[in-house]
Amino acid sequence: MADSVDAGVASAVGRYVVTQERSLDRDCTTLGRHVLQQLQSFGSDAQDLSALMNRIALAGKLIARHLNRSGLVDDALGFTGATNVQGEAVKKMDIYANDVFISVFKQSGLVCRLASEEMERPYYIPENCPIGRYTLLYDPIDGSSNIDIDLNVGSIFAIRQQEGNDETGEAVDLLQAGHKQLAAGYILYGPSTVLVYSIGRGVHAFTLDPSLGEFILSHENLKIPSSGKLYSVNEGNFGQWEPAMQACVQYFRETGGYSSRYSGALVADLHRILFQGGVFLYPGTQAKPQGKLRLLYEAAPLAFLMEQAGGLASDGRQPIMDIVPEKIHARSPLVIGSSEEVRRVESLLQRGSD
Ligand code: P6P
Repeated sequence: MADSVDAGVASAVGRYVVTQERSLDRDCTTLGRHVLQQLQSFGSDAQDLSALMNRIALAGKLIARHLNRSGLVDDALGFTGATNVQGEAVKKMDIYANDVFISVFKQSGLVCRLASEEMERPYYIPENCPIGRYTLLYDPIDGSSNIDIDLNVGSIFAIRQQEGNDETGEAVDLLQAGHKQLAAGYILYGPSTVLVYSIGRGVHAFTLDPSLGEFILSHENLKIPSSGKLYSVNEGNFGQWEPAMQACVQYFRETGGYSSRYSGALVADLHRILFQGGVFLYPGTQAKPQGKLRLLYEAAPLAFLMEQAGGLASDGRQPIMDIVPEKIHARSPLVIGSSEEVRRVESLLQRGSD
């Protein structure tokens, strides 16, 4: 009897030790380490990418901290009174988050240029430019209309290699298709702060552990369901869409089993669809055929991620990743999510064109 009890205790302890070791190993799987594991390399390029992702994680922590106490901090919420290059009213949090990304890359030797939704022209960090060969493209706060009401918002980012010396300061080398992205992802500021990224080797999610101050691996090799029962679109714009797009949304409305979910924050809506399947749409309208979302720092990073997760992303007719923008703040319609739903939208739009 005693032997079997001892054996039972031993195996329980064994399991505990394994579990403890596993949980310790998991707590040590930070973003920087995960990048090196993904690349199976300790070379300089791998170290650069690891350091870049660590800086982005730091930006996420700083923004999450500011968001979490924004209701208690004077001057954190509300509008600045300015209008950005998009013609949108600027929130104080937009400016704070934009500055955070700039600050975390100063003295990093990594990033020479930052192109942001909030800045008409790219921001250069001179001390980095002689050696920093990377450009960060980002939307510092996506969904800022949700900030003052404490609903989910996000940050979207992409990393590209600088090509040439950008003598004119026009950053024309950024006007290339999404395939040029080296890494992309988003940070979702919600009940927990989650960073989802890809360097072209699958999609992985990290959850911020406030007690550690670290993003810890929480979901590895995420794959979107090939089909889902959610569609996410602002149906208030229905009357402004082309008839073929109206037919698409009618399809989701009237085919049994689909549910509509729309939060007003692209990152939050996309995160839901990444995990549960379905499709997010931001179509063009008669007034704005290119729609509202920006290509280089919203649609293209999310398309990179979605394709890595086994999903699709198009403007309704061509892959987002193939689109070459004519200017840094170019916009594009977006249809993104499960392959079956995206293809359904594309075929209905094609039929409408025919
Ligand atoms: P609308 C936020 O401003 C944003 O860029 C996305 O995050 C969001 O999906 C979209 O705009 C919401 O726009 O016109 O539906 O309010």
